[in-house]
Amino acid sequence: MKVLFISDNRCRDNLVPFPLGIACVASATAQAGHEISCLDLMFSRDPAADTVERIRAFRPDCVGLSLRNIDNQDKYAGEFYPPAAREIADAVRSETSAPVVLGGAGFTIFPAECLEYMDVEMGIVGEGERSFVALLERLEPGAAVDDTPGLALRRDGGVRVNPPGPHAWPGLFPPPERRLFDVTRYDWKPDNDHPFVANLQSRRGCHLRCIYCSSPTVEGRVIRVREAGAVADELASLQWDFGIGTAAFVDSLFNYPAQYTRELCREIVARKVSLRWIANLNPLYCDPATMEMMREAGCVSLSIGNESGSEDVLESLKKGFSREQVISAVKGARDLGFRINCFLLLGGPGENEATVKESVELMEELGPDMVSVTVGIRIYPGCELHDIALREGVIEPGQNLLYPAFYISPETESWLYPYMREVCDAHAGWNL
Ligand code: B12
Repeated sequence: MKVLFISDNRCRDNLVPFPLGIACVASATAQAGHEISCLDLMFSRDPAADTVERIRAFRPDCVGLSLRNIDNQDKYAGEFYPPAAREIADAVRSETSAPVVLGGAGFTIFPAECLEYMDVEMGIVGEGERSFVALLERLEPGAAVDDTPGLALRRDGGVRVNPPGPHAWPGLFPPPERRLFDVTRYDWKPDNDHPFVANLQSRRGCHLRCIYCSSPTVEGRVIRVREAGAVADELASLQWDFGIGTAAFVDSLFNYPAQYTRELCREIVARKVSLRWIANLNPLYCDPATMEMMREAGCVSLSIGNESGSEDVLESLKKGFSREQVISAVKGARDLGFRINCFLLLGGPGENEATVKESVELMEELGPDMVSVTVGIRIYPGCELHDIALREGVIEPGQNLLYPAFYISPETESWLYPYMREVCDAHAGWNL
């Protein structure tokens, strides 16, 4: 079959990300014998017209449309992306009767809501490598698709979502094909001097139970690691074949399982690359020996997911680590010379003036290079925060959360945002 993949993401917050998810699914699709074409609308001046033009040129039998972001998770300066995505689905439909299949992280969190909003019949929830190829196998001979694992199907006024089937162990699939897109167009910030930042993934899944986080919904709770040598090869190839200077691991938990992280670092060292890389660490698993090996392997910058500096709030967010562990993670990272980015996710259940003060003071004391601050927490289905918000009347039963809703504790709602604006303005490297 001829399959056109379209990346709908046009958000440039933080960076211009290489469409890694599509690159993974497209590689698996090509490996299964299909002909593929990819279009990233990030660089498009007229996305609908470019979509139509590509469809005329390629004549696809199926169109995969990836929805990474639904919104920018900002309670105070919100952006909502589905209307623009809907225009793309409409443009596809205006040119071809080939089926449109939605997929991606945003879609996975809101499958029924996205299908309804975009008036599309089907999508793949979760990892696309196995399920999307299974769907194509059914579409090609015109067979019934209903039993496809991970399929969300909108029919007869309702949406049915099939269980995803066994996890697609990342190692079973080819690495994401970088040549599907022009890697030189992706960077950390459109106007800085870090050219060609590439993202890559060494593992999927998160077993933690943070009350607000949708990552387990997107990636699953079981951690699956890729073969360490293959990941190191991919990293080396980014430097040698594509001239990438900096790579960013997208793994939420780069330091878990630690044994695998250390094996990966050894493999990277053996490749003798000079490329620098960055990763996300959870304070729960920050042991100095692993961090030292990361440094030796070229890691220069760490995002440490502390989210708070208050013992009470860490507990109510169910972060699973203590304030002491945050302190020792940040100090340990600083001793090893890493550039450090910490986070404050403020306004969750139990947040009050004293806990905010504790968090701000801890960040001042530890002095990371950057502090990324968020006020108000986006409510996602399937998370414990969703139940809390329902109980407290913040949202109503059945509320469509595709339209962003946020939790902010009653004790902080009236003052926290302007207060944190002032705090951030007064501290270099703090961003709200
Ligand atoms: C790493 C990450 C970041 C990094 C990106 C680093 C980089 N260099 O790429 C940083 C921190 C910079 C970031 C920023 C943002 N992020 Co972010 N990010 C993630 C994270 C943790 C992983 C994304 C990733 O690359 N995964 C690896 C790839 C391989 O997986 P994937 O894209 O999901 O693709 C798989 C499936 O989805 C599926 N699939 C994908 N496309 C398609 C297409 C078809 C047709 C099919 C069938 C299947 C399919 O198959 C793929 C392979 O299995 C996710 C959460 C998560 N755990 O997934 C959030 C996530 C995607 N981010 C999110 C958001 C909101 C943002 C920001 C808007 C936040 C902000 N305000 O700054 C920005 C936007 C950045 C941008 N310009 O687009 C949200 C999106 C949900 C929403 N509310 O919209 C997520 C889901 C986190 C969350 N809160 O739930 N992010």
